[in-house]
Amino acid sequence: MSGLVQAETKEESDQRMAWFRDARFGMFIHWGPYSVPAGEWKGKGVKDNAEWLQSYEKIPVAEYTSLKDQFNPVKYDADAWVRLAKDAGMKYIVITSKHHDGFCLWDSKETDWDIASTPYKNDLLAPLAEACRKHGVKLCFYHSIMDWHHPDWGKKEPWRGNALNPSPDMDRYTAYMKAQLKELLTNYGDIGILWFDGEWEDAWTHERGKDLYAWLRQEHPKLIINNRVDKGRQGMAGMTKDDKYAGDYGTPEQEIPANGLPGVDWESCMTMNGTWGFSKHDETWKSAETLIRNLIDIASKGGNYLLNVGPTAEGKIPAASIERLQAIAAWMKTNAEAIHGTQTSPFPEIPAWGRCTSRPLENGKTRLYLHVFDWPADGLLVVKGLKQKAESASLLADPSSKLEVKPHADGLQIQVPATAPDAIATVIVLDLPQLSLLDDF
Ligand code: JFZ
Repeated sequence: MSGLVQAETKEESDQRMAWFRDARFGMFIHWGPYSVPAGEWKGKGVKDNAEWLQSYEKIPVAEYTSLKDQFNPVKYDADAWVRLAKDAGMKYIVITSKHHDGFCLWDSKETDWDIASTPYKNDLLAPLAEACRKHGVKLCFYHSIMDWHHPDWGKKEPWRGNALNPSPDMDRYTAYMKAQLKELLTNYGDIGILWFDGEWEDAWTHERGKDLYAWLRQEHPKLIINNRVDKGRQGMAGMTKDDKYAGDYGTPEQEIPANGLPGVDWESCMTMNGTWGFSKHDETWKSAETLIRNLIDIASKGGNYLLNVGPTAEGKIPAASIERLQAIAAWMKTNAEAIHGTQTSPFPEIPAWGRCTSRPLENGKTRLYLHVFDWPADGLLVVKGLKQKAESASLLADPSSKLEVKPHADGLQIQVPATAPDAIATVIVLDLPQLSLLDDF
């Protein structure tokens, strides 16, 4: 890693990462001119990832650029979006300031390929920044390193057409990116995370990644930067190869690590259907149950869940996404305590009945949150591996409930109601005087 990173003590780094570690849940927003064709080009439906349309269909820059004339998100309501996220328990929002097509959602002094050149004209990031400030949600930017529009982006792809420079100059391109990042980091208040992407292309080097990371942290010491700023990411599993690479956390994509990764920060980004950018063809929506259980699964393993929405060109978050976020909000209303600011499961194995998150209490006590997915038919929940007595057990949804806890050959058993109070995940709070696990666990 860069010298600047080494200069940071463990305490300083823990302090900088603290809000991210407590958050556990964020909203990803993929939005840009690709939401106009919305996964269809010249009558043909495009497979997944509607935001890749330009590359999939090899659309020359000159032709793709005309999409700006139809990008007019008059129904955009930043305050409503932030409230939707906040109610679902999302503590941060990562929006595409620029995706691979190079289009900028704000009025950039560095290019005309931006929102100011559309019929809508108005900066899309400013109202979002204001709403985030108002509702206490951290604003973060996804900023693509790869840029199909910029003539100096260093990969020569003939399909891009006239805008393609025969000798792209990556130094000039990097200067362009830095000038834009400066705009993003000075005009919208405090920014939580810069979420880079598109780093895998050969035009982007380890040297450039390291330099960009150090340059950003020099000016903005508290900034968190994902590992796609450099070349250390290992495929879709997303974790960084080794510590010579810059980046504060790993970025698994569309997957959740099988087990927790002790001492490592990570965030799984996932779609609700099969696409990041809005597609009018993709109705492969995951159930609210799957999304809620993903959040729990990720929290139990010490990661964050960055869940995507792809708004339309009119500025509406799809109804199917809103319904799911509202279902998550309903679950979080009761159970957020078992997610926010929690730590990993103490058990070496994933429990058969669900997942576990934990929280250290005063006087060496530990609170376990047992997220039960599969309710025991006999009304006895066996928590394997615990060898001490419990102080108390109750349903998180009903703190006055007293559940009887007894020793069991394999650990503890908890007497639970006959039927699951919440079919998606019922949380049982188990307070332990101290956490000790059976040796033969
Ligand atoms: C990237 C983007 O390309 C995609 O559009 C979206 O923004 C997502 C969050 O991030 O997705 C990737 C990145 C890398 C690979 C595949 C998809 N890869 O290396 O195979």
